[in-house]
Amino acid sequence: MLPVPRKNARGAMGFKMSSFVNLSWLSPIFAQASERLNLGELAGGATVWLAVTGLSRSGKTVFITSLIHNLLSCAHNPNRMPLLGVVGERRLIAATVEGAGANRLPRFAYLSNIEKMAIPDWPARTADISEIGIEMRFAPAGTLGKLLSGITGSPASLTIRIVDYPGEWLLDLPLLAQGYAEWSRATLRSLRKGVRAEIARDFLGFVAEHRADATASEEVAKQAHDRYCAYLLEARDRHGLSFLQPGRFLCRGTLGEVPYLWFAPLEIAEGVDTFAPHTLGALMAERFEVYKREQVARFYQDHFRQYSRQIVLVDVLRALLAGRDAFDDTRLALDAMLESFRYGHGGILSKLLLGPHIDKVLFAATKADHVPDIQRDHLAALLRNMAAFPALELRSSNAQLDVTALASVISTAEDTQEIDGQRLQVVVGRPVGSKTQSKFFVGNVPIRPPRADAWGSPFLNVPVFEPPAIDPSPVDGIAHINLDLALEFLLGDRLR
Ligand SMILES: Nc1nc2c(ncn2[C@@H]2O[C@H](COP(=O)(O)OP(=O)(O)O)[C@@H](O)[C@H]2O)c(=O)[nH]1
Ligand SMILES: [Mg+2]
Repeated sequence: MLPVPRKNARGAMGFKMSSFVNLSWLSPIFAQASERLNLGELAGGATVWLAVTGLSRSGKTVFITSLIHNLLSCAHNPNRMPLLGVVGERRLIAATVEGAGANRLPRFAYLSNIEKMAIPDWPARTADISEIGIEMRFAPAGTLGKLLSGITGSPASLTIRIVDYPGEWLLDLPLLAQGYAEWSRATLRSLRKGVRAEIARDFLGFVAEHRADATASEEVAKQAHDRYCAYLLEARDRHGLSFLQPGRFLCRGTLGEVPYLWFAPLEIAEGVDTFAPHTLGALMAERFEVYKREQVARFYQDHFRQYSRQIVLVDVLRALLAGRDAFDDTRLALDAMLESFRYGHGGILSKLLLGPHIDKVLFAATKADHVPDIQRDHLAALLRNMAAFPALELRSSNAQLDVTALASVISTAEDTQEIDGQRLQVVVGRPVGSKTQSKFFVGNVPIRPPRADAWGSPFLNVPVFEPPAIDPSPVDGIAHINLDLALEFLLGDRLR
């Protein structure tokens, strides 16, 4: 278990802001070190894949940008990441961004993100997979490591390949175990319950008029798809729902409008599993199968299988404030995501991924700077109690798991406020676009999912606070909460 989240001291913001990042800029310490080392033959090119995921807006882009910036800044300001062993023990020699080389995936836009944050503003929305490599050169810990490094004359080196991919994609894993008919029935059942029934009214009306055994029509299939996507978007953006399948309907990435995407669930009677040729049902089922093969299975086989460490970011506070339906839905989404870290025999993954798999996964409640210091461990505890983590931890074949709360960029300060005659801890920050600061108070964050009768009305407008002034040169780093602890859990063993 990680210690209680703690807040880093905020560094002085005394550096001049420049409008670009100069990567050729090197600290004197690093310049000296690199002269002594033969950079070309550093010990063996070890690589570890660190995958970062989470639903849209959970904080992936900001997390990776801040993590890289803080790692690059460590040579100057080790106080930014003291709980990352390799930094705290003063063993880090240098961290550098690797060139793009011939990487397969689009490059993670670290430079333009940090420039944007220096304005200050938040980086642009992203909806696709990307990667970036960070090369860490360090003095090994322990006698054997020191001895080896003494013999070869080189420090140890590890390239961390960070991959950012939409958490929505993990929601599709369960589809691999379902046929189209079964998926349709399950989806329509959930569409008729609770808030969904209201949001999906238009789509359900359309489905009632188009039977699966009607003659296939390209036009009807596309209309069904468009209406289903409209429902998904509304459910996400206006109601804060998360368990929305298929994941690529909301996060297409560069996929664009390929025809096999144009499917949607239809009304299919219990017991029916196949469709006569040239019916609407057959067309939908065919597209569903191609989608599973081309998108879902392929992601696991081509990408996911390489990852050995994973962090899943969750905006727990937003889910909590968005009300009971949204919160329960986030729990369903988390449980579905957990399936990707179960590797026992007989599971969907055991057939898809042979060989090594993710061995450590950290679930992190992000944007912990939205609540005062004393509430941050509550945020982590609530996340721990939201999903079936204990069942995952029981089996040793599964990934090792931990839960924490973090803030990639502290954008608020602590304050107090008198509410109903009581002095309460609040956070204060400047909402984007506002000239003045405002205080934000969320009440007590419960450590367990609230009882059915304890819910208030949904609140979907969590303020977006402006990030602090950030020096885009990797010197001072960015004030954060628990980034160093998170990285120590995920990669500490590889940096010894
Ligand atoms: N206050 C605060 N806001 C954050 C933090 N991380 C992310 N955010 C906010 O969440 C938004 C979405 O983050 P982003 O990283 O783009 O999410 P992604 O869609 O998962 O990549 C950002 O634009 C910020 O407004 C944080 O550490 N603190
Ligand atoms: Mg992003």
